[in-house]
Amino acid sequence: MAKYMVDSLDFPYCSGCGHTWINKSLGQALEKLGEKPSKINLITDIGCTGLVDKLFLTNTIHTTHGRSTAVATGMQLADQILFDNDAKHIIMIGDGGATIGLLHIIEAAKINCDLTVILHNNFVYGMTGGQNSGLTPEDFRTATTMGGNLTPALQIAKVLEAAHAPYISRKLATDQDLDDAILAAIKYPGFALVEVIELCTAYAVKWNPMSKKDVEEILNKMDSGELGEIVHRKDRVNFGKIYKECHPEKPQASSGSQGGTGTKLEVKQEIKLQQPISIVVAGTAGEGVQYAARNFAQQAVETGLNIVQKNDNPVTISTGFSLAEIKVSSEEILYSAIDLPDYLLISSEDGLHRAINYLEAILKSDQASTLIIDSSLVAMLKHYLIERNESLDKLEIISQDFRANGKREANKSMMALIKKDLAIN
Ligand SMILES: Cc1ncc(C[n+]2csc(CCOP(=O)(O)OP(=O)(O)O)c2C)c(N)n1
Ligand code: SF4
Repeated sequence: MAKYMVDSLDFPYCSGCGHTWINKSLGQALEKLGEKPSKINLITDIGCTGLVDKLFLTNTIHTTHGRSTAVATGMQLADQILFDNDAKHIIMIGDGGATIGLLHIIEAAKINCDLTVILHNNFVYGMTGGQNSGLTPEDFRTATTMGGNLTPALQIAKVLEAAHAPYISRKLATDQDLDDAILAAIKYPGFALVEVIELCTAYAVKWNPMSKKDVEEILNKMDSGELGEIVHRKDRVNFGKIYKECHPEKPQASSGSQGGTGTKLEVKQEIKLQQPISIVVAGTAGEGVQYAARNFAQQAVETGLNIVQKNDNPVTISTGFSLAEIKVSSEEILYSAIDLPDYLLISSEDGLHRAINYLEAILKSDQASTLIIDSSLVAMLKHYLIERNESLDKLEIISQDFRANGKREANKSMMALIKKDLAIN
């Protein structure tokens, strides 16, 4: 049987924290589901809830506070519309994140996106010290409402029901069948939310009576106190399916520089790489860094390689650094991050500053990497290394006047060297 959680389960939560029960139940639910771990996308929010990533052997994507559902919505729709529609998208979010990003959850419910939201409701912002959230019950004591919360909690199930959510259930974290409740939500072919009522032992429990009976009373006062399936509609079709019916032609992967021409890339000549190759290109925005990387990526696809390209530049776009990370492999790429590049290309001073962390990682490691750098930067690089008592001996350095034919040409010429090395043409 496939493994979904790491062997040494060292839960990063306070003793008795409900998150531990939810994590264990999710692990059991995934075992019962039996999908490949690589087809499970766990999208996690900020807070103690979001400490879960390292416990699971599935894909995990850690997002900003409240935005996990928005990220998951984009991922799910891309999978359903552009790819194979065989991945499950599960969101781990706290009551704080759920109220900070409430509209993302409402919107996903409204369009009926095929997601599972596991709402960890411990009535407080746990990680930051037990402040009240939009789901804190009336009279509940929190770090910011020590005399008792003056306002009633938002009735999340009612709000989502009004937004046409087709599947909502509510469980206690200690329920023996929490795994089955989570499994039912994952299997539901549309938007499903499981609200799990649980204890923040560090804060909520310290300030409020929270025996099982107390929690039941809190829920009864909050709304009807209902547990189990609250909404289970069978009349709604999920958004991806509706979209595909309206647009039966599958959109093509694009090949242009900004959004693309819609041309499908064909494999023209196959090459095999012994191992994955990672490349970092760093230069100045507006000087063709990402264009050169994209061009390389296209040619890699045409030689039958798998490729991941990730770009980074400041929001100002046309000033400051520009960076592209590329990973190519003959095998499927399941880990897309680059810890140590095999090739580091630096075409300008902005790029040198931005790429210093990669350079330091290479210098600290035993890996033999190649540094391709514009000759205008060599003096600066040497100065930087002397100041740190570092030597460049372990790097193969290729330095030329790459910028002689124009700044945009520099990145293309650097990438051309790697193409030659890997026999990509
Ligand atoms: C936009 C934003 N606002 C505030 C914070 C600070 N912050 C970090 S964790 C946290 C509380 C998280 O509470 P909750 O989502 O309920 O999760 P829990 O810690 O209880 O699991 C807050 C407010 C942040 N990181 N980002
Ligand atoms: S602070 Fe609260 S939510 Fe965070 S780990 Fe501790 S008990 Fe859990």
